[in-house]
Amino acid sequence: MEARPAVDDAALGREALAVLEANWTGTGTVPAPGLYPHQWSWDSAFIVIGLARHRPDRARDELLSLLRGQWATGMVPHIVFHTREAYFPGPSVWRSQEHDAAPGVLTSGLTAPPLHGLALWWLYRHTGDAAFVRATYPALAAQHDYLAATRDIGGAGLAAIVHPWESGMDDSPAWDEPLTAVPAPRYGNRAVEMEERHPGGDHDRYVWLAMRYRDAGYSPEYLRDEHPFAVEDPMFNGIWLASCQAMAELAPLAGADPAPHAERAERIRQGLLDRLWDGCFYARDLRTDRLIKVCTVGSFGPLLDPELPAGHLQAAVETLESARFMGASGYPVPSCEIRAAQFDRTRYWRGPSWVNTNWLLRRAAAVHSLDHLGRQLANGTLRLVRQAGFRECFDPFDGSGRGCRDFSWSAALTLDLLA
Ligand code: 9WN
Repeated sequence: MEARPAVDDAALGREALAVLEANWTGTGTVPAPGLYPHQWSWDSAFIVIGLARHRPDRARDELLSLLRGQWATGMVPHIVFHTREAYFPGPSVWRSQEHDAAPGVLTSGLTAPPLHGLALWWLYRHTGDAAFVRATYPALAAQHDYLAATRDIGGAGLAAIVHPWESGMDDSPAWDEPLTAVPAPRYGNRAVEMEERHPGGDHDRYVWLAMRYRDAGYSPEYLRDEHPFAVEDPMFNGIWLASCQAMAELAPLAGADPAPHAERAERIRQGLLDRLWDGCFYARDLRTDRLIKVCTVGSFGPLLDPELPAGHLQAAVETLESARFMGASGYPVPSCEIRAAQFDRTRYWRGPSWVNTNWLLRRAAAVHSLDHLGRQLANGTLRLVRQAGFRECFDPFDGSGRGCRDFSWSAALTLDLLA
């Protein structure tokens, strides 16, 4: 594995800020130079969290910049295109400008995990800036209303993702089964770039799903009645629940009623317990109405809920700490259960460890006062970036870096872990 000269905390923090400065375009932070030249939704939320203490001005600009891409439906898109730089699938695939609800800035037509409520709460907690809460609260309330109104396809209060990209964990083994129902026409050269990044992946299916939804006018009725991919994901919903709780706490600052957010959080909790739990939280394929029995890092998303019942918490933490995950990996937290047939230490969300999911689990440990687990997650993550740099993801056994270098959320969340 690559060796880096030893860096102390202060130097690591300076390096992280320098990466974020270099990735700032003047309008938003790109996830990494070159490969990801636009603004991604949950990346931005992690960047807001990481910058909250150090550069609150920049954190505010980051969130405002992302929200410029919000649709009139309330949907916050997973990509906001701020530059002309090429990325596939770019604006010509999404054609957002042809949709009445889309904003002036070009965007994708899908959404991403709704972490922004928690990010706003985090920023408020570190700055006390109530005026910024008042300014952005309505947009985030609309984001949550959009999810409740159009994504509760299963009818039990959980939001469904309608594309693997909406999970942020694109090639997770959790999507293998539902993707078998999706046609895979060849898209030729257009998908080559993605195929190179994730060899053997399902890219033609990803593109087909995106274009089919686009051709249906991004219609909620189409999603509900026809779209072949609709999945209730424990990580997406665990994050939504945490953001609902954050919004309930922020509501009085914005002169709003906290009760609807708290009620929504309660419904999500019940949905997670009733529909996704079977000894571990699994994703549910709404088209077959079956649980997808592979345990991934996404299975731990519901741990973000401070009111998760003690029995579920204990069982989930046992799994996380066992040889199925952290107990055998050396570095936290493999993105897929190590003993699963689908586990692959080299392939993005099919095995490698990620700084953002480590940060979310460390947050979960904090809300449950699991101090030892929290320290293991923080120290293990800092060990990864100290040794290999701010890489996109890491080999969970030897800690070597994978994917892009100078990856923004790895830098931003390091700042938070160092604090
Ligand atoms: C597709 C930007 C994004 C992250 C996702 C990560 C990856 C894109 C890709 O990069 O997804 O949206 O091209 O593979 O999986 O979590 O938001 O960093």
